[in-house]
Amino acid sequence: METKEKGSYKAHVLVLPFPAQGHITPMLQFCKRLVSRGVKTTLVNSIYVSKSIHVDDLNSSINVEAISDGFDEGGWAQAESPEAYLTKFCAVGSRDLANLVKKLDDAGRPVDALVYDGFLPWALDVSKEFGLVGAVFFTQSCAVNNIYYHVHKGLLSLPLSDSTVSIPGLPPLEPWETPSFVYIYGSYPGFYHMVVNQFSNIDKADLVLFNNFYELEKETVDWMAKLWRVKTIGPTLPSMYLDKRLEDDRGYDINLFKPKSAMCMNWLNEKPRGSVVYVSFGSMAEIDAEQMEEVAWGLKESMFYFLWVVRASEEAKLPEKFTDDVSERGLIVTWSPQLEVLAHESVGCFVTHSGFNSVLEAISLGVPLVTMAQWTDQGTNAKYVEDVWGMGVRTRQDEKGIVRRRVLELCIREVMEGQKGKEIKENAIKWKNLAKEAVDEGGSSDKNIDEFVAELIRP
Ligand code: UDP
Ligand code: 7WV
Repeated sequence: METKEKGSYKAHVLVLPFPAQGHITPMLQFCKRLVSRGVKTTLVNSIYVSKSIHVDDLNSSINVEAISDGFDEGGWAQAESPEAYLTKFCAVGSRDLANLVKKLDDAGRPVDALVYDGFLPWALDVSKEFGLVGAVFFTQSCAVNNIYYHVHKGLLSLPLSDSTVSIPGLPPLEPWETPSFVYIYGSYPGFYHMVVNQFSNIDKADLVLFNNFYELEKETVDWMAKLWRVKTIGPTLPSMYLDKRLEDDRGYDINLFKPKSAMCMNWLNEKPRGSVVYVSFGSMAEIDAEQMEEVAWGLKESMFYFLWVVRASEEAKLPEKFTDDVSERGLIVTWSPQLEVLAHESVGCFVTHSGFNSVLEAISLGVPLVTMAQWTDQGTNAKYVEDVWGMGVRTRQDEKGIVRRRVLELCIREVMEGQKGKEIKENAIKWKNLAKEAVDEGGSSDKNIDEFVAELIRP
């Protein structure tokens, strides 16, 4: 039940993420930063997500509600295609979101603003209908979004025809360094439409928020700030990993998979400093069976300790008896407490699919990367990791699109040992310090969140 009296908070913000781990986490974390500034927040999940989450004592100061995305039994895996999912979510979600706003109003908890995921641009119409402040929230990088913006505007025409892609604020990109929906034109048409359509009504949004920090993508932020009221508000890692100002912001609270925390941490505790390779491909990627095998033998032959996250749905692709074979040096788990793992001193590098959250976490915790991009925005993130931020190396695929075991092993060696590894480590520490400064009192993100809150308070 509602305990706070109306008026005891500055404003009430609804926060609507796209129902995927990499979107829910940063938007929930943003809620915590708002709550610490006296704003009431309500996180809106899909019904399916709300039924399937493991809530690790979710910060009780954040309210949670659910609306239907049209697929209450299975979420987007239940839809016959991304197109079908997104069309139904728009129809059912718009209706349910409007009803939720009315319900909260009737309950004496009127809503002042809606922070909605860039993947759900129809939510802006709901905010306009009710006269709310509408702020779009992007969970992908500014560079990636600028590419999609250029596609939307017809400033970058597809299929790509030139050998170099030039986008303001970005380094020149080779086609394969753009997001997969762009350079493999026609792949996942539903998702292509979704990412490009993020810009269909952005000019009408009151604010544009990025889970990012100014210093990380200065050039692109400056360029976008000429078009919209852009505010970088991240990285959204728990405060206790960065500025340490919010005592009860220690973890991510909502997990779609159950982390094997004790198993991972006990195992890491016994390993020497900087000796472990942590491997994870995030919450969604489905790795090709041949690729899984190459990763397995690459890790085995590298002779380093490794902690590898293989989701339960991917386990069947592991070589037979592999887990037992490597038990002296490797631990394989279905899900890890990734932040705790990356913050552990035994970890020496992170082999990642380079999802933007994983990259931001590595940046914030100073962990060097070996990237193995799979699809969507990951290849562009990986380009930045290697060439712009200098905090890791990219594995190269062969003509079949597979990263061979020897390639992976050499990349891991390059990062874990030698002169290049030392420079990468130094850059990682440099970025870690800048990330902390951004969220610290008076830092760029801290100020931007204050400014956002000031916008919510009506005269
Ligand atoms: N994650 C985790 N445990 C794991 C693997 C991933 O907690 O074993 C978290 C990770 O910390 C990150 C998110 O899941 O916050 C993955 O987001 P990302 O954007 O990296 O990839 P996606 O899952 O969207 O592909
Ligand atoms: C969920 C579904 C589709 C995509 C993503 C997440 C993402 O890249 O964040 Br394209």
